[in-house]
Amino acid sequence: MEITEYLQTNAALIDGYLDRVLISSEAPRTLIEALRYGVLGGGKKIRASLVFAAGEAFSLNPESLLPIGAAIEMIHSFSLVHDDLPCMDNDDFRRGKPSLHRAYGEAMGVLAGDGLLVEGLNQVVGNRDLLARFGPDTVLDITRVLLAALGVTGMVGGQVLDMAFEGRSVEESEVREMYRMKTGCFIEASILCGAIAGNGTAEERAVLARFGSLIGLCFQIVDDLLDVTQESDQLGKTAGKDQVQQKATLLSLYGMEKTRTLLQHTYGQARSTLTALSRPARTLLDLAAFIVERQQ
Ligand code: GRG
Repeated sequence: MEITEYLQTNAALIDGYLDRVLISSEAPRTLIEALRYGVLGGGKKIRASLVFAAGEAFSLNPESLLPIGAAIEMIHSFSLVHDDLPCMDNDDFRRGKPSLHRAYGEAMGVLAGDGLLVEGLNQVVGNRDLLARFGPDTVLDITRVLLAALGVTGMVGGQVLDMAFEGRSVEESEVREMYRMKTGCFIEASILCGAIAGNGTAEERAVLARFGSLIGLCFQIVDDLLDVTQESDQLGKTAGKDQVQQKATLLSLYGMEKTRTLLQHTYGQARSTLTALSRPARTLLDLAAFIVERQQ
């Protein structure tokens, strides 16, 4: 299967699952509507595909990992919803439609984001099927990995650095650290979740963590390149914002040519890292290629 077809199949699986679970007769109707607006029917769902591809290396099928993939996509969507808020990156456009706070108001933007985070985590810790299939230790391990990737030394800390670095002159090491925390940790965690569910050894997890961290860096570099090379319509979000907001990026430090060289170098490191995994991981490699070559 082509990698684009693989991503589309997985996105449909995730959307189908979320369509079934994001229903509640007890929660306020507009809140559920806003949650669905934030996570369903858009986005590449690449982090869920990373969970499935890592699981595949341990002979797990996507269906058995669906609640984990869905949880990760809910949490990822939460981060985008909050990132778009006026007090953060202030964007009106996301996934080809008005950002959630533009459609539902700013307070609902905060609350629907909160809802996606909490209900996302609950898809893992509160899921009896997952508990029965993988056991409490595995579910706890997955939860720990996700929380570490999201916490003060992960995504939330990275977002603080991203804002603090705006308009400032920063070192390459500072930008790399911010990228790792804001974007890389969660991509690495997505892969690790598949490996933990597959009962991977400590050595296998270490290889996959290193691979995840390298493709996480690739992911953010490509995101920065696309911000200047693509139009908003193609991206489904506002292009050209990094320069307007004077974001600290590797691209702003080094320019296009050197940034592209750095991207290819990091991609090469990721591929060679994976050769140390003592099992085939073809789909992970294909996803890495997609991450580097993607146009949106
Ligand atoms: C984790 C508690 C906690 C807070 C989060 C708002 C915030 C604090 C963090 C924002 C992090 C962020 C938006 C990082 C950027 C990562 C990135 C490049 C996202 C784009 O991902 P794609 O291209 O998006 O996969 P789609 O729409 O395809 O899902």
